[in-house]
Amino acid sequence: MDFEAIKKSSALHPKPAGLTLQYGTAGFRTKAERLDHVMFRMGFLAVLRSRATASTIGVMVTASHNPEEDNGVKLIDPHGEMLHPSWEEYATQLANAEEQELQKVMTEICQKEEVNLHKDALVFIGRDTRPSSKKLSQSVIDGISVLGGQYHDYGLVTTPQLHYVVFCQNTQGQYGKATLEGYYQKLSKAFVELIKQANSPSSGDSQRHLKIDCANGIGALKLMEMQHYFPKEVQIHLYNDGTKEKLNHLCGADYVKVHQTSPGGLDMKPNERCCSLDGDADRIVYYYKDTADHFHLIDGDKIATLICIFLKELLVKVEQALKMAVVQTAYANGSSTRYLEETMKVPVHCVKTGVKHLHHKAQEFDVGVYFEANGHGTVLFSKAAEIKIRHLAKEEKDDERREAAKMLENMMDLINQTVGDAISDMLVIEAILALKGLTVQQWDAIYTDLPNRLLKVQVADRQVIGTTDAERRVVAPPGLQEKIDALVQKYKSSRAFVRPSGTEDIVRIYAEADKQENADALAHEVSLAVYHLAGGVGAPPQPV
Ligand code: NG1
Ligand code: ZN
Repeated sequence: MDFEAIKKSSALHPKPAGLTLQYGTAGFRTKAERLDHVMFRMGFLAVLRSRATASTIGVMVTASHNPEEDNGVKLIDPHGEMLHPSWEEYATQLANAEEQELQKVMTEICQKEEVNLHKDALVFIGRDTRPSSKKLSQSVIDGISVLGGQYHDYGLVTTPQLHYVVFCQNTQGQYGKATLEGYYQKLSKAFVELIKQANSPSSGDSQRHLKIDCANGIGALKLMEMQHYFPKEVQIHLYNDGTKEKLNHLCGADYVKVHQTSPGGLDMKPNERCCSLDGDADRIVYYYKDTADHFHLIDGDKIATLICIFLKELLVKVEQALKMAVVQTAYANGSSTRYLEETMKVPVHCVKTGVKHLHHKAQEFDVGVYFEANGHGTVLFSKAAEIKIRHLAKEEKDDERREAAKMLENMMDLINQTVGDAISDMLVIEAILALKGLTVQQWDAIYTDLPNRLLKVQVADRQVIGTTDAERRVVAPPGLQEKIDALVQKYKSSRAFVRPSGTEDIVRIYAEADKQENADALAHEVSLAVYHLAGGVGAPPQPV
């Protein structure tokens, strides 16, 4: 490594003295103006990771659903997955090294990982629509170039699109072409095929309409590009397309989920099917309002359930012993878990928050459906399942079985198996609703969500909260779990847990109960317990 050149270039991307950041569940995320040095150094890390794995690595510049002023960066591993945990640690060390320590930290990483510095390195870069993203992605390029790595800048892409092209590239095109064009073609072909198999596109109406809140983000641009690939029976209407308002401001999947209300900028008529993407288009939630003007949220849990119902029917038809399971986090609504386990008889597994945990667990099954309640999720098919399904779709003599296998094959091609993808998930959902002839209300009525409330509390050090059992119980500070247990006892069908956020400097509180006022009261009481027992700062939390 040419440390003189590195030093010179690094001086142009100085680290604010004393600033420390951590590579969390969503990479680095903070105010954009603090991130220039991080981007530059993540360029280094991507080159080293590319050399260590002899593969192409992705770098995505985005802060997802965070405010427009924020930004962030995450690395994408060879199979389109989140960065390996051991390298998350290196990312943190590199980002926090003072200028004079940079050489030492980089040398250590190279030694530990036996990085061959003479190997080629290739990095794919993508960015969201934030005003700061272009300059920050240039800093990533600067970092890559100083280390002699090659790069391909995809420019404005959704996060899942970058995951997709990285995986395509590293599997020599087996998963698809490593271009946006390739992505649009693969998904739309599978979607068109699926829709063709639907008898009645929608009751009485030959066109299917969907209103989409694009969070004023990248999803709008990419849906516009993709729109002309869609069959004419499917009419999408884009709102919050970024031409007027600020990214994620009073809109987007996170806003809708957290506030359990419709986004600004989208006028909703009764029973119209609507959905919201988040700022980098890797999350999606659906919703509608009924004739009494009540808002109904259809979150990630209900999306997972719909997909499960559909896949299970097909798996029964093809009569293959393929094991399907659902992976959720503690935030999954209790009603969804119950419905999946008791009514559908599908095994459900609970893992820690963070996509990488869900993805990892889902890989254990032939068909692994994973979704976070906030709308991030996908379906993974094992290699063995894929081979069986593709074979049956081609060779099976029995018409019904072959048709079912074909649908499964198209589902496999339509879902982005690298990561949760709002556009791909949306097409999966639209296809299933069309194929099953379901309205949004019928989908919503599969089960009734338990009323719930998500709150946050500021504490001096959120790491004083220790958790166990997939974050459903706390082991520290002393007395907190006992207090939560006692509070939960007070309400019917209730459950509550707390955990330190991986993306914000806060502790999250989740509660659900038989009635909204009980869920609100329980969440508030638990937040007071956290405030008192875990070193709350500022004024005590107020009732909801
Ligand atoms: P944290 O801040 O660790 O709760 C949030 C979401 C996660 C995940 C990450 C990454 C909730 C309660 N938490 O994590 O599910 O999506 O952001 O974006 O929604
Ligand atoms: Zn996102």
